[in-house]
Amino acid sequence: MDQQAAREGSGGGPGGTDWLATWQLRAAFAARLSTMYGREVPAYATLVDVAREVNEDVLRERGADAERLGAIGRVTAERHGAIRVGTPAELAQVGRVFGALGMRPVGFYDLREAAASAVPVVSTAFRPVDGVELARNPFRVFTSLLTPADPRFFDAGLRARLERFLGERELFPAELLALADRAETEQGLPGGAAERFLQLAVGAFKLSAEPVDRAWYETLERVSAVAADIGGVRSTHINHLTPRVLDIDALYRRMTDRGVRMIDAIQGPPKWEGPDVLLRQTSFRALDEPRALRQPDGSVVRGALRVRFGEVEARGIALSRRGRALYDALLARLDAEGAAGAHAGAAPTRADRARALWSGHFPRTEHALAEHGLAHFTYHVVADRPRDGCTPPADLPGLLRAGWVRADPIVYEDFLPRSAAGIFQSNLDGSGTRKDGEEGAAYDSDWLSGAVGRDVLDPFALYEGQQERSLGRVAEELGIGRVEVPSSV
Ligand code: OOG
Ligand code: NI
Repeated sequence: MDQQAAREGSGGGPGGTDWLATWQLRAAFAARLSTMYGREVPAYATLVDVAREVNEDVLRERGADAERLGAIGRVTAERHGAIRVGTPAELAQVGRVFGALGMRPVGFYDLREAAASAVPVVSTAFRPVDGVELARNPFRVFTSLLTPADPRFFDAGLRARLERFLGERELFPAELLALADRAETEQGLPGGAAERFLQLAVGAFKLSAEPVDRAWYETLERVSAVAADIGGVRSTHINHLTPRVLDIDALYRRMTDRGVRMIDAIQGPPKWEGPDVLLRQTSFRALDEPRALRQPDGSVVRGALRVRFGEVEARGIALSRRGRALYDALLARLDAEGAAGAHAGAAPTRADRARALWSGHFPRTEHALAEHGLAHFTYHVVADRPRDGCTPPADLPGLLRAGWVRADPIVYEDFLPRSAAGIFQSNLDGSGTRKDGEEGAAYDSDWLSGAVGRDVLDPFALYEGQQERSLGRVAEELGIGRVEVPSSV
């Protein structure tokens, strides 16, 4: 088939042999991005190798139990990426490109508040939302949007310059956006068009060789390194790509043994004897990357910028709103104790204190998490439980205790603002400036929905929906009207 015919799609339609369905496009995009990033940032390739080794070891040691939070095939292929854009119009285009891959915006993260230093962005994550799609390929991209309207970071003059600069650049070629729209409408693309779409989409996130205007970059860098990374250049790039690992503490040790200097902590819940919940992440700084810099006199010199890094994560069970409130409260206590301890020069590390706090206040078993409505599970009738003439109870704790139903954990598919801010910060050189006396510009989930032109979905509602659907099936199979669940809000 010639190129033109392929592009027109005459070689296939849905069900045709060279047709790529949405999830296949997503898997192919994630794989190609990974190949490109491995070439651009060699330390990433080391990280992927070590992650694979750790996962194999955990599988050998723990057997089937290691796959409780995801089959090894999914976990090994699993990645999240991060990108940063400058304007609502650019974000809406990102929404179209990821829409073609079956990824929807989920969650609103305000990193301006979560970070101690200057991180002038609000963010969402594009990801698949349906269980089947997640199992096929769970690729997600943490996507941050610069906030030039926030006077704590940008004065009126700089804001105007920044918005003019951003308004003049083009991140995504028209051909890419047209193919993206077609892929979203048709839920896939025929071979030739798919190939072209993937090339253009991956290319849009490649680090550009175009010279960076040094004076402009440095002007923004004085405000925030993140602002410079986003608004100091005429393109965007994939900022990091994160593999998933089954034992993040083991990975941290192995990377350190290989001489890679990791940031000093693993972000998120502590390592402890209870169930893994939410998300634990850690990272290392990428090395300087050579970039062409345009000097004020117009000459171009070779310089280096250090903006990208390596990150790895371990995922646990999705907490309910109540479970999350408990997590946030424990984190706040840890901070408060830390501030007090700093004065007293107390000896235990933050990780030790976190472990102690969790042991005292967080349920130690999945069962207890389920019974108290603190985490989300899908529930399934235990097929071979003898009925013995009994009628099953109608409440979830009763059903669990008497062995009528079994709870399978729902994996946390999202991010944590505190951890994200920590990851941003620990990989920046300067802390920049934030004028805390000024009133910050207001951004929220509705505002972000308007910017992206798509509904930013509530992650808790997605987990609740998945759990409720499973309970509906349980009620039907057991012939009880409705399963009463402990409140999770
Ligand atoms: C995003 C940082 C947040 C995560 O995993 O929490 C993130 C960025 O650096 O652009 O990726
Ligand atoms: Ni990340």
